Amino acid sequence: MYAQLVKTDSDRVRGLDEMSAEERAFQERIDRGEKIEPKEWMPEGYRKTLIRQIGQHAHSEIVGQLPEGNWITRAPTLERKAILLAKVQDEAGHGLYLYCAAETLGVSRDELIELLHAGKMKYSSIFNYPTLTWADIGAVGWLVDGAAIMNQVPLQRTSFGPYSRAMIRICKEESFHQRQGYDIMMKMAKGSPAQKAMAQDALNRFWYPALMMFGPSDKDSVHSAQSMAWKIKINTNDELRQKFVDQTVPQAHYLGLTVPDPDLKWNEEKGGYDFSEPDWSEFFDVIAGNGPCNTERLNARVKAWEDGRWFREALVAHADKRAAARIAAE
Ligand code: FAQ
Repeated sequence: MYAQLVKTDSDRVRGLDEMSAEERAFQERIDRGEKIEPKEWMPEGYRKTLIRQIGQHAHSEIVGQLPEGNWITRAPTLERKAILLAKVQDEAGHGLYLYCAAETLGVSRDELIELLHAGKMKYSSIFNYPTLTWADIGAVGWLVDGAAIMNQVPLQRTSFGPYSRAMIRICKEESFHQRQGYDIMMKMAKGSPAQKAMAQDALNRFWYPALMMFGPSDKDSVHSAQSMAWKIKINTNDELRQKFVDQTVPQAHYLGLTVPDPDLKWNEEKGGYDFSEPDWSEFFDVIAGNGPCNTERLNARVKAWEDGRWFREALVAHADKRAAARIAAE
């Protein structure tokens, strides 16, 4: 089923002269900047690429609730608790918009969730790292949501209409998420020496995993070329990573924290920072299922799905009863 739904046969970008008339007309619409809507003709590879990317994105939002959800009961004040609760609820909403967008491509939410639970569909590598302290919740909001925004703002212009519209709404909420994270970091970094040390430790542990969120370096990105030709992706992984570093380093300086990269240096010529690449072997290990929390995250999702089974069945039974009553009354 995985191969049928999401595995694209080849990500080699074909020239217009290699395309059928239908494919060429489609590519020309993309090139003109037109949005593609669900009922319109699209190449099978385009559909599968979108199901893979939107599905992975939806799963990330849902799995992404876990590291922060872990801290709702331990947030230091009532206000912080209310804010965190609202943020985690937003992530659930984002997951639902994205599953709906994927469903318009002819795949059901149940199928996508089954693939996630079977370990056959991915979710973002970042959520396989633990949140050990309250400062980690600040670092997640600041860095993880910051990276998510950097990636998602261009996706508002993605070529598939339902994905683009979902992204517009999601981005508005993500900017609040990022600011609440930075606000936590400000409090910690300007607090007692122990709090500042905690903030620095959180930055140390989340810096490279945040850089990995943008995906492998361009030379190892298998899907970028075709996804960019179809305007599913607007930027390459490395372009967005660079923009993220350039935006985030001054924010770290403002906090009085040190980015854990001895080779980080402003490069006047390129107008951006030179920085060290993440350890890509760690990234590939994490996405292969061997990160610090992969098993815990997946088990938590499977348990939640099983625990909610009675409720889903009750909803269907209730809908069936109402439908039967309506038919009987006609
Ligand atoms: N994690 O050829 P590429 C959030 C996989 S934000 C895991 O470059 P592509 C908000 C990739 O799937 C996080 N796997 O792939 C939040 C492919 O494997 P496959 C979610 C990754 O698709 C904040 C292989 O590596 N955001 O959740 C990752 O062109 C706080 C080769 O890579 C999105 O999903 C990774 N980081 O580019 C929630 C944004 N990177 O499928 C809660 C939409 C790559 O062939 C709390 N997605 N892989 O088996 C995208 O923009 C793209 O899919 C990329 C990857 C850029 C992530």
